[in-house]
Amino acid sequence: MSNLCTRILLTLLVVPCIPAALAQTTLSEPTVLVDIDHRDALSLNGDWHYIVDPYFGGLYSFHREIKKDGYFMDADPASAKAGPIEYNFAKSPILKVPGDFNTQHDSLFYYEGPLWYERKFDFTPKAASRVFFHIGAANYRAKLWVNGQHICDHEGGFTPFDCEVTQVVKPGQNSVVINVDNTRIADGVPTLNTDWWNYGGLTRDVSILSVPEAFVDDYELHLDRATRTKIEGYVHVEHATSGTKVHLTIPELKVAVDATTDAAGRAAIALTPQNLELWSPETPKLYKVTIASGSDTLTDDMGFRTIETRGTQILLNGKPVFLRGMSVHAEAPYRTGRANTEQDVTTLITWAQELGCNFLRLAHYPHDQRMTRAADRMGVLIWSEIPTYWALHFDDPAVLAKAQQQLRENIRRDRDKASVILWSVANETPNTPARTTFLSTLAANAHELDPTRLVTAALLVRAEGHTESGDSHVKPGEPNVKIVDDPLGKALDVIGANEYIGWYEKTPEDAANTVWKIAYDKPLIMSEFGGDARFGLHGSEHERWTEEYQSNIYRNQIVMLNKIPQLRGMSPWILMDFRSPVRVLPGVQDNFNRKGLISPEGQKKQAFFILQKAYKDKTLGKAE
Ligand code: GCB
Repeated sequence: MSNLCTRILLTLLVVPCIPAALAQTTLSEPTVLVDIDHRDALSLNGDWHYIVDPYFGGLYSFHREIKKDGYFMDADPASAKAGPIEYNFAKSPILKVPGDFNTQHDSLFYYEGPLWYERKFDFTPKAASRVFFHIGAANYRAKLWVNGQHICDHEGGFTPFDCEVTQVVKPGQNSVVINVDNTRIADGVPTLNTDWWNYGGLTRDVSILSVPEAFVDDYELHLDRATRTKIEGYVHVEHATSGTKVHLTIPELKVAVDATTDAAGRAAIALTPQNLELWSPETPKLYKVTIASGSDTLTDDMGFRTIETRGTQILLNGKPVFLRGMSVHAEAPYRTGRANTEQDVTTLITWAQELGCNFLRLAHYPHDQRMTRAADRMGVLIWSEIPTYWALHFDDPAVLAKAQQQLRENIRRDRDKASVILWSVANETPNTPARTTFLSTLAANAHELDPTRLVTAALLVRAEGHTESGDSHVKPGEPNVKIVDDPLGKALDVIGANEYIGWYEKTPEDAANTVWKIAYDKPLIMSEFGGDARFGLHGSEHERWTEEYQSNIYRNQIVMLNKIPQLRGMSPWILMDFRSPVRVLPGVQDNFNRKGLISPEGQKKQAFFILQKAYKDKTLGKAE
């Protein structure tokens, strides 16, 4: 049993085990290889053939048994012997990978179901190596075959996975077939309904890579909170024997450290460099960190900073900070579809910085790794969330396992990013005992997996006199009192609260007169507020859907927010309009949530400039 397998027995929280040698007949459990974007890999991005398969006939027989000769065999119809071969990838149309399938062909715009991807690739595995297939994200369920062998399955649309193909890949030409199915399921994470488009397919990078038999599969390095001078953590070498050497260097700091692995393959790291420049939004300093063990060498770009709370304050590098933020979906500017290019993420972050932001809430799921890398480089603090959104099946242990898997994959991918300061375990969930148990477990998991960061969630807020969850809005004639006392708050370091005063309840002016009662002596982030406006639609500030109405909401919210003493940040809803099937108002929404301060075409609405002034003049929010 591999070291990782041993660890899974100790705690359910570690990444699934990688069998040392993959048996051809068993499916391998996907893992997440860290720092994959710095590894030498053969990119399989580009043109893939596809077959749309709403009845899943490529996998199931007429009696719904798994076929032996399904589309995954990638057969050539000309080679048919026993009977006809009724598919032909070579003659099937093309989809670009990475990319959601909905926005690439008009006929796929509303498609939700199984779709087959296929391509050939030439690959020569290195001697004495292990080979992994990397998929940056596949929404929502994926099944992978290489050369007709079923390799692995994965569920969860926004996190990466790596499947071992060492025994299956052969020198020369290989075939890969991936079925991606974006059917929404009640017991999924997320569940059946969301307020975003269910963009399906291979939405992020796909590649194949070789690593040595013993290789660095995981590491964690952070600045120690107590000293703020010591970098500590560990490097894990998969398949290492006890006493395997690990060499870590940060050349710019002129530090090098040698360590050896223990029986579990872990080498403890501790070093205290001189003149370490701490990472912050103002000085997003990154260092090249090189980790070597045996014939494996990895380089990462890492920043070092601390994040913690003290009473109601959030401390970055020991100093109180106010998070001037914005929420953002992974919706591509100018073209829609999933944001997955350098240009997409740079545009989104540049807009946020023009607004005066030092913080982004990545809603409502992990975004492409380019986003967190760019945040590291450009200096933006990040709230990172998994899609534990609205009314999941909180009483189903299988759903908890799915959420835990996504949390684990997200943390493993992004804990080398200094920009990420908050792991969010939920958004707007109903206040029930089953929900509180489920999410408190996830919060504890996040703390255990990463004790160096803060854990949060966006909670629903209660109106005074109302106890039922989901009935959180103040009704006409009732006092403007909002209460934050969701019991989940006990499990969180930072409380997130969503409210839509002036949009889903009351008037924009009521915000300025609202009194907030917060049951927790912890930092509060107003994680959502806002209202819809179609760019270019003008009218009075009391006319819904106009830019003026949206501006009125922002003006009054700013007055209200400045009266909440423990407010330490905000991420209004939302930077850019995004596609959503539940936003159907003709001529206004047209399948877009219009709460963006910027249109998908990049036009800034009036409210952008109101918030920009408050952020730039620093007239909004107090760090202490
Ligand atoms: C919310 C949700 C967000 C929605 C937003 C809205 O509270 O968290 O996903 O898009 O409201 O526009 O209603």
